[in-house]
Amino acid sequence: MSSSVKEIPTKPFDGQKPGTSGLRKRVKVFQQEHYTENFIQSIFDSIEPQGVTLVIGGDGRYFSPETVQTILKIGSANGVAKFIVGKDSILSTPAASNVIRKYKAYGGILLTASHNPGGPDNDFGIKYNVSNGGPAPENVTNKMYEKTKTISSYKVIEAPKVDLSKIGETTYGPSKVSIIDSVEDYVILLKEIFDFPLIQNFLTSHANDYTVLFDGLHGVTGPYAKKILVETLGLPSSSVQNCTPLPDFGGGHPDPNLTYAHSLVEAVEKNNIAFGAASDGDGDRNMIYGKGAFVTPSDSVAIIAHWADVIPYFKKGGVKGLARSMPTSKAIDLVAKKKGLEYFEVPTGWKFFGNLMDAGRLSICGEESFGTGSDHIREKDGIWAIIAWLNIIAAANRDSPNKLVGINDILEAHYKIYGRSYFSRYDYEEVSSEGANSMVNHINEALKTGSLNNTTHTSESTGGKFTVSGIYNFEYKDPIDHSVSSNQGQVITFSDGSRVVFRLSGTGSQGATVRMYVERYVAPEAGDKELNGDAAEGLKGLIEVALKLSNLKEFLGREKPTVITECKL
Ligand code: VG1
Ligand code: CO
Repeated sequence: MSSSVKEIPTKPFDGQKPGTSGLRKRVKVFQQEHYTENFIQSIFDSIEPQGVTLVIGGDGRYFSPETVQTILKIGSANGVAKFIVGKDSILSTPAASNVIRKYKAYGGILLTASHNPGGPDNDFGIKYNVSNGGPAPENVTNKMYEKTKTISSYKVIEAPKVDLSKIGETTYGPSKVSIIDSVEDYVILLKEIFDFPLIQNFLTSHANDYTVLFDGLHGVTGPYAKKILVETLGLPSSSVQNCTPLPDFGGGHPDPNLTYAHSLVEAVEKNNIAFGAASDGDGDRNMIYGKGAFVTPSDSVAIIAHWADVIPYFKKGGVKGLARSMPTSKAIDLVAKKKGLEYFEVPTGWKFFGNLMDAGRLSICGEESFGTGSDHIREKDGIWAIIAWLNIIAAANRDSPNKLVGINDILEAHYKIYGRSYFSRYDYEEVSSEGANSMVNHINEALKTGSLNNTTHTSESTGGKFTVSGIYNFEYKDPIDHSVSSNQGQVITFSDGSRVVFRLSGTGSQGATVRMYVERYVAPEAGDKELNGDAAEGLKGLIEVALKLSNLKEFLGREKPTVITECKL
């Protein structure tokens, strides 16, 4: 069927630069005439879309259905042969990564701003993934940005809207559109990875003393969790909550951390839930939180790596290497050393793991920002991490018939072997860009002049002493394609092995967000009291010194962070 292609004149918009994970702006910004169209045409101008298959997914947030129709119109006019679209424009980020790989698509467009709130007054986002299923690397996103600066028209075909709620294939102008079930392929994938019979056996035999609660925070993972936890593993339907995806996430902030996932935290505490978990808006983040037990993401990925053998996927294929993003604690490095595995430190953002995985050098990796995953796909994967934990707990209990092993037992055993990296992150959201830049310059000045080197700083409240051993700007050279990414965060190291990292966020949609990451390592020899202490206590002195060295409060004009994401207060 032939359809005429229309060329619509337009003018460039400022600031269409993809950040850590796609272009994220307020919905109102995307709703401006030609704004979304410009960015989508710029994607097609940066790739070779003629005759290809393209996946369209996302977290179903407000403005997604309209944008799917826009992508279909522009994509078809640019020569895309086939679109694979999640029903009702829903495919979680990990599920979309899987669909791209499974159906050998050329790439995919994901409509999500992840954990940022949704709805008419909040955020929307558009992200492009390449054929390996992972986020587009910087050379591709830079090309898109360049195109947005010179765009003068975009192409559309004229065709009736596609009904996104009907599974099946239809003809659309010169292209085909296939609407697929959002969950099916993903469930098949997870069943190949994990020991479902073992998990089910454990959960059924401990129905009364090991309760599970998953909170979807009204993001995209609800249907996935219901299918896996309730329909496949046989848990009662009361073991999932907030599992209907809503365009505005029910007015909440779909970010699985102790601050924003309070619906989970409260239910876990109130009902003595042994194993609680939550995921973010687009399903790539996870939090593991049981009664009295919180797993930091940095520990989580190290523990999964330590226990990899109980997961059939790794038992069969082996573990090739481990990795973390730079600000993530070094807990996983210690596992790599002990197991004799190669390990990597990459900049923040999942896109940096893809090359290592494609080269067969990386199997398990994570970020401190509640992102955990493996080479089964090329995105971090919330539900994967949660089922990995259930698999580990089930295996630990198989080996311990007389004593129930819970989250804290797994943590304590891990610290006994490897020591513990106390870790926390302070976020200062929506501060002024000038203030943030002045702070960065202030630290750079110390870096240049060496004025802080070998200086010792004492915490007033704890009396702890910290001597600066070095300051550097993190730069990464990709071992596979040799591309270099500079200025990925400022690191201050101390002579006791502690460190502090300062970074500007690349996912905010308003002003600047400063992140401060603190890490303090305690060796196994320090004994149980030091190893199993309260994280906020363990980090207090270092945090005080970090705030002083950076002069953060003055530069940002903030007494307190907006969110403390990674330790219990
Ligand atoms: C944040 C996190 C980073 C993560 C990114 C995308 O980026 O720090 O670790 O990869 O979000 O996650 P930034 O630049 O704001 O620090 V998601 O779940 O928002 O796709
Ligand atoms: Co996300």
